[in-house]
Amino acid sequence: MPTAPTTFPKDFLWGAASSAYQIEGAAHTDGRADSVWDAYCRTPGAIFENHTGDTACDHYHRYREDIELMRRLGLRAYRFSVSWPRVIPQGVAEVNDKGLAFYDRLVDALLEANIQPFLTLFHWDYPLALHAGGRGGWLNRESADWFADYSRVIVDRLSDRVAHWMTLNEPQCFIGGGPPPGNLPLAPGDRVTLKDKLQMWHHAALAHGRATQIIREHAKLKPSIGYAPVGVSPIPADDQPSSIDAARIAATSVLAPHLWNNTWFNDPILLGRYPDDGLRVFANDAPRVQPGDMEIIHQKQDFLGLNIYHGIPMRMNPAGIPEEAPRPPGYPRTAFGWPVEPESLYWGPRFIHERYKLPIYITENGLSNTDIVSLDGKVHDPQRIDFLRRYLRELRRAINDGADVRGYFQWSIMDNFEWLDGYKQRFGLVHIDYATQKRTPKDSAWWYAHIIESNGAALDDEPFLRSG
Ligand code: IFM
Repeated sequence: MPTAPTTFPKDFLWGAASSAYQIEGAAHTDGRADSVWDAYCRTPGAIFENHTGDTACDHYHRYREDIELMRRLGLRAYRFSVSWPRVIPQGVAEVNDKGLAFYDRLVDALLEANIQPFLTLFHWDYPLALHAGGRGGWLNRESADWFADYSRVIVDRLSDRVAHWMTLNEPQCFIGGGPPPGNLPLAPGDRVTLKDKLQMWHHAALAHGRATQIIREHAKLKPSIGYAPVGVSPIPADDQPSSIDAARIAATSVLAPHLWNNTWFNDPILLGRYPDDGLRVFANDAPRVQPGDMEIIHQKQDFLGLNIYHGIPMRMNPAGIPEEAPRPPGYPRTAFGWPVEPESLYWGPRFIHERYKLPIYITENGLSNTDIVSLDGKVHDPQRIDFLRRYLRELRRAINDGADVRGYFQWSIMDNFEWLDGYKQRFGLVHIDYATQKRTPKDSAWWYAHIIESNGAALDDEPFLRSG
């Protein structure tokens, strides 16, 4: 029997990711205005210890140092997002050239370091001015036009150097903070009904469609366009074939009236319709769709990004219906409490590739860990190395079994502002001391450099540790 390749495909893109509000800081610099997150961070008690993204990693001023680290690690690609209210402070109309110039410098520095920029247009920092005063944010259908105008500004300015575009990051999260409906949502913190959330998604999907059209029509370099939803990854709870069926059904259906699914978010964009089972499950909560909407939403995509951190163990119940299997006590979990389920990087891309047949990038995956600077001045994070090693081996297996995965972005290049958890969670390859802004690449960063260098072959070696 031929043995499976131990390396990843020849042009596999090894990268790392971040987002504007989580790392840039400089919240009140050079004309940037508030996003809904700035306002939410000022709500007492909303965020862990009332942290804010005001300074974050000060990447706005330290991007050169950060890119130099990326270069030393051998990253081939870097996924970042643009802050809409930095570029268009009021969300519409007047463009802030100083804000836009930051992304010019960032992209130039990436290209000088031979790192391909992967640009996300929206990673949650919606302009406050378009939400406040009753304008409603994503609940307002005009959001699609506002987003299209903003996209045009970015495309006109950066598309001579940026070829890889993502419109939206994790709509499952930004329209409602995850299941079940009624949970405290992420910013802007409004209480919204399930019906509102589904309408918000419909508007965001229209925005995605409009932005795709704009990129396609106006980009100077031939664009590669996608978006980055949560890759909800049901996994078989055991090795019964029926559990694989249960996981496959769960990955490709809307089984319950909440947002934690793939098809409600991907089918409109990739197949041009909301899934029938979702329309049945959501029933009267389904969004109002106007004539022509689905044509706008259903624009050709060049790839699908998937953000995958864990799975959902599934099995068939005695009646042959897929059900979530309980996880046993003491199940491995990250510092965030998320289950450690490397098979999610096998089954997630496989099921999603089977359905949509598009090239996939893993646009986020990583571990929040209790990383500290040791007395030797280094950050030893064997858990992250072990986590990544397990997950990446599963990803390699998925590719060897036919999933067309073109690249992998580790979340995150550096520790950063983890939304409701503030700076409590550390997801970075690079440790940030927020008091001094000192950057310390963790052991995992050097290990990842070695994985990149060997195009994945070193996943089979005992972890190779190198510091500095
Ligand atoms: O930090 C977030 C990111 O902004 C979106 N995806 C999940 C990450 C970890 O929670």
